[in-house]
Amino acid sequence: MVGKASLSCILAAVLLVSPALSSNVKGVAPEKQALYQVSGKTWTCLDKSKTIPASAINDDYCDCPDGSDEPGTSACPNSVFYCENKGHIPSYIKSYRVNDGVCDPECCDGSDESSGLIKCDNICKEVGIQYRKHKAEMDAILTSGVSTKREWIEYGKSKMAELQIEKAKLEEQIAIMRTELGALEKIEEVAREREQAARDSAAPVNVVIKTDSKCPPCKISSDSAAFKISSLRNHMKNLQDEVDELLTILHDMKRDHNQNYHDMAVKTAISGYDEFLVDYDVIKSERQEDADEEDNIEQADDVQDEEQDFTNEVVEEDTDPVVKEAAQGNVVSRITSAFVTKLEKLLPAKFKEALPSSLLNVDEAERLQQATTKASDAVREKRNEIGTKENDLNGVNAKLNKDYGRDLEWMKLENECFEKDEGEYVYSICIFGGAHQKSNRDGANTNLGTFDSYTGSADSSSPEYHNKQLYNRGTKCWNGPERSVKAVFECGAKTEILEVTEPEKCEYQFKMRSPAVCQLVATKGEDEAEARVIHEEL
Ligand code: MAN
Repeated sequence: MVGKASLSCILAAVLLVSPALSSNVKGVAPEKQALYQVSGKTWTCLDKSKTIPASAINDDYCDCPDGSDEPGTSACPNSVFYCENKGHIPSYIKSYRVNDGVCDPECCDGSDESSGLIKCDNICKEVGIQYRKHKAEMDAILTSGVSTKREWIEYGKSKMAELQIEKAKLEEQIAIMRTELGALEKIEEVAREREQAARDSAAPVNVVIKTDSKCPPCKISSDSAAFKISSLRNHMKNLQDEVDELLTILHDMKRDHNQNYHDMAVKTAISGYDEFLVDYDVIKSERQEDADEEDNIEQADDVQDEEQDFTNEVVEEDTDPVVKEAAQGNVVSRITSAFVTKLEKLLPAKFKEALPSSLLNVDEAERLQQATTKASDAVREKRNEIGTKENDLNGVNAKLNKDYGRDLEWMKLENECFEKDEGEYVYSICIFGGAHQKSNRDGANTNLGTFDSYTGSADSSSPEYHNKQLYNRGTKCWNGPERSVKAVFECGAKTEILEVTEPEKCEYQFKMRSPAVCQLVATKGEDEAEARVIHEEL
């Protein structure tokens, strides 16, 4: 139970702490009016630096260092004046604009001019109606811009995923091609060596084929059967080398190929090679029989050699059909052709292209030269193919590493162009491309610069960072800098240039709109990228 004495104490205390002023303090917002309640005859500046008579508030004399004692006059330069603007939106203006004889648009209620210097009508009702209409339009733009931006973000994500797949595919293709190039280079190297060896050995017209006691180093004509057999033997050896080389290529391919890359041509070649190895012994023994047959031919020739001179008559008078056939190259061809052809078949088509179309029955030197040319062509072609693929890969990597905005929203606009006719000139800009100024008078098109960077903030992680773009290194201005463009974007339902100005000579400013810079609405449960953006203030 509260006693009489204590009740009067409480009432006295209430009166002491809240002796509300008879009217609102001018220039003070309703929520701050309490700060100007006085408990007695004095009042303390809001920064607590000074206590002054309560009557000094708004007496047009600045007492407080923070200017808080003059919210309704222009006496303190560091103070602000609150306009209620009933019917519209309240606002603050700087104190020096109070009673300065100008109706400030920010104070549509005219409360800033109460000295009688000028009469300002309260136009807040009309201003409020217009403002709300404009805001509704802007809200519609924002809603549309936000929804377009969401689509662009999805586009960016799927495009990036496609690029990742393309990158992996190109890298795999390049790796396969490099393996192929290695094999082709090997074929080319061997072809060159063989061509050189053939050239070296083909030089003399008369060659020594053997020595014995009866015939000390005998020379024979290149037309003789013995010579032909000797060259065919060389040919045979070359073909054997070729077989060995094909086997080495297939062996290396089997050993070095990347098992992760499923190149069917290589896989087929490897399994064919494995099968071939099983048959290889059989082929070798066939080859041995053929070699024995050749030895018999040679022995028969030796006997004839002892009985006859090594003259051109040998070929003409020789009645042995095997020798004749050998001299024409057919026996050796038959012996080796099946063997080489079998092996050659194992090589994937792309390697075979590097080999001569026919290993046999052509002039040896010509054949070897053709082989080298063909191998070199194949190597060059493969290098070109790799170069093209590498260019493609560089392009893909450049896109993957490019800054398309925090949520990839700018990707959709890449190389999209926009223009604005400003009377004297038509200005254009292609996003991430170039900006131009085309004269409406003579059609001259001036380069204003190419995309350089985002400049919305020095901090690339700031939400404003992607709101401005710099296009620079345009055509040099006479007696001035290279032309450049600052493109400043605000949220819009579509991408467009609103206005172009030239604040400094040859430095242009494109005021633009685009959904790309609309701030997304954070809704519960959305992912991190979307949750960090908020409604744009209009
Ligand atoms: C042209 C235009 C102008 C620019 C002058 C500078 O007339 O590119 O925008 O100011 O050159 O000489």
